[in-house]
Amino acid sequence: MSDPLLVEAEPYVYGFDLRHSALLLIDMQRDFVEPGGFGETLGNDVSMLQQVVPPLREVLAATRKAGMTVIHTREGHLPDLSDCPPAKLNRGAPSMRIGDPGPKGRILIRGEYGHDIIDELAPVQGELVIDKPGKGAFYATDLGHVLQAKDIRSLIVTGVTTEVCVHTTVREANDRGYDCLVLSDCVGSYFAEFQRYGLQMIAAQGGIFGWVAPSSNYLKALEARS
Ligand code: TIU
Repeated sequence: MSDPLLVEAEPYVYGFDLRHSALLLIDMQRDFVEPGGFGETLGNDVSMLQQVVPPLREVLAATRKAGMTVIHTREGHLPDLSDCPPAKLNRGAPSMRIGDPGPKGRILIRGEYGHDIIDELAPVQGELVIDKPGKGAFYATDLGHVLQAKDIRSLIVTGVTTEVCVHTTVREANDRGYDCLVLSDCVGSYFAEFQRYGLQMIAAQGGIFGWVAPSSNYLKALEARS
């Protein structure tokens, strides 16, 4: 067993082994990050999420170079909406509901242009893409089985949005025994205060859900490996 890579993080140093870790990119889809998608129909300013893209591109490139597992997720539903509970479909007063036709295709529907991952972070061959109907990446997906099969124990977590799909996934992962490191500049929220408190909530109480660090600390750890 080789020495773990060490990342300066809150609440203390995060150690991980490349062969037993995965980079998770949560829902970096046009539907959340670009105008005309699900995020905007909920009344959000999607430009808030754009700042995540440049640092996440760097993290993705360095992680690929290091040979670590990369897993992308996409939130969305079957075209007949059979996997979308009425509670989700009917919630609130969006300008368009899930399944309605939008400028990037039907809102949050698998196979539509808006549902897919943005070009800048498009998966390459060999990377897993997990389609999920909920906010958490473990609920109603194969993610748990995939991680077990690959003997992955640590997750480097990125994506959107911090307090919704990132938080839900980190909480699910934490309860399943995974050590999660959330990269603070590679997760984004439509709300500045949720970003701040969302990150604090993860590392508080001695790391109640996991660890938090800027991507520069993670990149440093990758560069320092022998
Ligand atoms: N609305 C919002 O902030 N997020 C979501 O609906 N899904 C994800 O976070 N991916």
